Amino acid sequence: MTTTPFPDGFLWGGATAANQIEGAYDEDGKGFSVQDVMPRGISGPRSAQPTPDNLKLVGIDHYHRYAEDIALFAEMGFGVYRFSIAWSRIFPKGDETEPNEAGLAFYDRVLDELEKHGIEPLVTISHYETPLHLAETYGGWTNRALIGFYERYARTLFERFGSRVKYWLTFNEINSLLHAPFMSGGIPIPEGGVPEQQLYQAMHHELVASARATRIAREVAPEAKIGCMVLSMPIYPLTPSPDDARAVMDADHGNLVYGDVHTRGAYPGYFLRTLREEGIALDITDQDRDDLTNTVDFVSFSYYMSIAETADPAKRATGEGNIMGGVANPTLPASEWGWQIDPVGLRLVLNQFWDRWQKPLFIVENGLGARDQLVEVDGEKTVVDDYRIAYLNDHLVQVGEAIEDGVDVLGYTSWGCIDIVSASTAQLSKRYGFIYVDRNDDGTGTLERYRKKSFHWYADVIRTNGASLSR
Ligand code: BGP
Repeated sequence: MTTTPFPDGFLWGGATAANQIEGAYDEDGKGFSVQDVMPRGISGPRSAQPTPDNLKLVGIDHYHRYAEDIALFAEMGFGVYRFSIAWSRIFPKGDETEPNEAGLAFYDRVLDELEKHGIEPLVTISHYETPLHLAETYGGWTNRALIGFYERYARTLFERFGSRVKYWLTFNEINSLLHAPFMSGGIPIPEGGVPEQQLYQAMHHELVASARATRIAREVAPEAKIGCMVLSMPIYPLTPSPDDARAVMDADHGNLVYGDVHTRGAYPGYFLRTLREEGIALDITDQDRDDLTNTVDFVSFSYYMSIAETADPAKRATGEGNIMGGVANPTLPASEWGWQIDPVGLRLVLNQFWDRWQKPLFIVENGLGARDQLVEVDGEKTVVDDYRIAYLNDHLVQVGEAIEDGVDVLGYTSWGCIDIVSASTAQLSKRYGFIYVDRNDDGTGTLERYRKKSFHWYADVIRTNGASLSR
């Protein structure tokens, strides 16, 4: 057995989100979320009401099959499972004073199954699932009232589940709001777009809400560890020109500010300069400033790809990206969806975040979306996903390198540990899972689950605590 850089107790697992896995979009009192009216994900127009072509209405029917799915995660040896609680299951409209007991009871059942298998829950409080009523009636996070609604929701979760859930994330990819206002901030997008002043005010409201949830957790669930969650995307200068390097600094600052606020408890100077230069006067109260000082216990993030940046507008050929694009990097290969594949970038971002914030880090999303081909091998239906094994292996090797660099990494939950509906395009054909789910983009399929080749590979990685990785 070769040695491994991964420490004893490293948390290996997988990640999903309620709106992409559960289905049962209107069952047991659940209200609509913004996802129920986004049949094409971010890449398409919203619908007035949920429409049958929206794959998320059924998802992969995890709402009814959660026990079977969690048993498969346990078969791989998961130590941790990241999932989100659907806000509109707990508060169907979002502004009620009392929660929906049937929604709480569903997550009690999910936690029962995880406990049965000894799997640690890692819960995302809001994963792009703002109740549609809050979006349409209040304007989403542009409205300060959402802070109070979110506080009530978070307090309800901590009171109900605080003794059973140790790890909590306040908002999924909180830095995506400016790029995906409706999905990320529940902000209806008028013709001509959302005014910058409103977007930045919404960002401020979410940061205050995140900090208030952190303070509530300290009161209600003192054992809980609260993390923020950001979309990470290392940015490289397209050329060694200082102008390109400065373009990288500016773009990086746009993302790093969220982690800065969550770990230092105040807005950094470079962000205040941005507000001054853009003529944005945020409504920030003294209470807000006090709230923001409630900093997190750890920082979690998603990592899929890196991007390049340049100061030269002529070279700004758009590079595809996870919610955020940039300039395509000519030195890197890309996935079928154009996301550039860069395992070393994960080591870079782990070092950058550790050096900057000195907080334990948790990789809560990483994976390869690909069109998988279901085949039969030795009488078993499976997918020979060597490309996914290679992607994950190479990224995990870089996590090991970062740990050798001295970075404190708590764990790794691979994104989409079972095939689920993609966020950006609302497709099922963009598959991430170790487990294939027989459902197609046209809604057909048996919903049967089949173990892919990567299922057995990942089980080995977990069993050997990373020693089986090919370095
Ligand atoms: C992140 C989201 C996840 C997941 C992931 C993969 O932005 O936090 O919900 O969807 O992207 O992206 P996609 O599903 O668009 O392939």
